[in-house]
Amino acid sequence: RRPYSDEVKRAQTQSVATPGPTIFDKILSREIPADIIYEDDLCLAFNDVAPQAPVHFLVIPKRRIPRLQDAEESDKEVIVYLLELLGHLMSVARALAAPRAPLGWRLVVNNGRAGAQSVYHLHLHVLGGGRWAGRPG
Ligand code: D5M
Repeated sequence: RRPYSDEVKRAQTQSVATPGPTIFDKILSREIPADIIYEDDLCLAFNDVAPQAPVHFLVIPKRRIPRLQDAEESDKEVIVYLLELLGHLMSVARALAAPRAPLGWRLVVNNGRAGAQSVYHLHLHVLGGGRWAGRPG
């Protein structure tokens, strides 16, 4: 991954609504334990505590973005940063999924109350390891 410019470094700390911390912040700060499978400067991946498939892990940005809905900005530098961040999360999900669920996997993002989101820190669910991962039958 190419290094970020100073502008993008600044973008990392600019707005995007960030209400209170969630349990994922405590995982990021190692305040509570998690089964961490990957970490880099932008994201953390760990196994879901309540797996809905044989393989079920989450990929979260270190930056607190409450919902995917909130990953928007009017500042061009921040938009570019967020798009790179979202691409990076998906790329990490893909790389981690490949050896764990070689037969296939699903990527799920729940957004908002009616979207079944319970933790307001953006996260990608990766579900796999079964013929119909995360679905009965
Ligand atoms: O999914 C939130 C997900 O987060 C849900 O599948 C359980 C998982 N979760 C909650 N707490 C933990 C801890 N402490 N470790 C690992 N996984 C956790 P949502 O899309 O918001 O409904």
